[in-house]
Amino acid sequence: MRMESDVLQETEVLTPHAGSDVDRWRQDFPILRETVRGKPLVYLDNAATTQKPQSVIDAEAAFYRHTNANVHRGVHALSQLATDQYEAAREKVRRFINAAGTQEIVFVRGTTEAINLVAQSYARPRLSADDNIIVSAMEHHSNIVPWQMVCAQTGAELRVAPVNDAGELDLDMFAKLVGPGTKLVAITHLSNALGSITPVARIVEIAHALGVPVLLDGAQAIAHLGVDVGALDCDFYAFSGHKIFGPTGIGVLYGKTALLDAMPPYQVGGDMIRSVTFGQTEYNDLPYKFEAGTPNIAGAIGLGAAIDYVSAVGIDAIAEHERDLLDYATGLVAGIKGLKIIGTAQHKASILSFTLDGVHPHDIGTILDNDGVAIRAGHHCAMPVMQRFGIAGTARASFSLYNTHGEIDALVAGLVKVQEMFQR
Ligand code: C6P
Repeated sequence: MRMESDVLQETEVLTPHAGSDVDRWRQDFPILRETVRGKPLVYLDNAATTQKPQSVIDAEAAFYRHTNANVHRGVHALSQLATDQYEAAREKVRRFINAAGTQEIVFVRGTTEAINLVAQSYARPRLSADDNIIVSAMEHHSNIVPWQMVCAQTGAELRVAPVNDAGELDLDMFAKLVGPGTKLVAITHLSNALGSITPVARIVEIAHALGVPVLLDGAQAIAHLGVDVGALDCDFYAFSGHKIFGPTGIGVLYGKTALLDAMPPYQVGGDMIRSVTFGQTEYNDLPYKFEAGTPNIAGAIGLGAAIDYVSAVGIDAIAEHERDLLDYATGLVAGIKGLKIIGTAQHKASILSFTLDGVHPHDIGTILDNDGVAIRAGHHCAMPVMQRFGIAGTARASFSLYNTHGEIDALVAGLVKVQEMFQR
């Protein structure tokens, strides 16, 4: 198959280590056979979205081809099949993150919607002018703006726990910020801009000691770290399907049953009700209370297939491979004059953010793109952390299970080219 775009076309898979795990994993992702501008695609923008294995593509297509019907509504066979598959996907998510029950797994559009849901449905009714919400200085806008909005609506204060020069959360300062008026702590599990892994166990411990619930933004962590909400004891966990090899438009809000039970619906309409009269409406049970309207059925089924894929490969094997990639890339770029890594936390995963003296990150991204190397450049929807480091943006390479040393070599060769062009 040939792509219509003049810059994309299909070619052979890069097979740098024939027979190795990464070689086998690469075969599962058809897009890796594409060329971009005549060069093999080197996809290092996995923090923005991951590529999809054939099994995920097939699961979505099979749904539309064989079992497409609406869920929870029909007595006919297709509707029952669709419902079974949709609910089976929910169970796969439950098992994957070790939630206590499927009533704690709410399907949403993605991390952004999950956080907005908690802001409006959990936080808003509980906040008043003397209260506060705590975030960190390295949050994505999706874990800042919903809290800013709810603070504006209620008069509450948004408190920001600082990060040090390495991009690590200052736990002492964080502990000082948590107080009697704190109604929620909302912190990223893995920073998309810096790659820092936050000390979530300690965060939960400190917050819970004062009875404060914790929401973790798992948009990045979900595909790179084993997530066990039972062991973490966090109160809410949000993630997006598309960052873990699943489709766009589907994501998950995990919430503890008691908290979700006590929350009003976020949106209202069909499927989330038990009975409706013009006088009053009785809401459905969890998790359906939070799933108004026809859900993204195919997306949920695709996410289920993505979880099957990750479980088959093993999250530990993925983490180990990505650790090796990050170490290899970090070592190589250290030799590039004028390159500064932004985010040097002791505990990091899969993300290499950097600046190059005298070169705008967008120029880095554009020049690399000419060689088929896809990275992200800019503020990564995390402008406050850029301000913290006194920069407008970074170039960011983000790794996944199908990336190779050869691809990192291509990145580094491209960066050397950038440097030469700008030194002329
Ligand atoms: N970060 C990136 O390139 P959505 O868009 O709802 O799927 O995810 C939002 C989001 C929330 N939190 C974190 C930590 C994230 O990294 C993201 C998405 C992408 O870094 C796109 S801006």
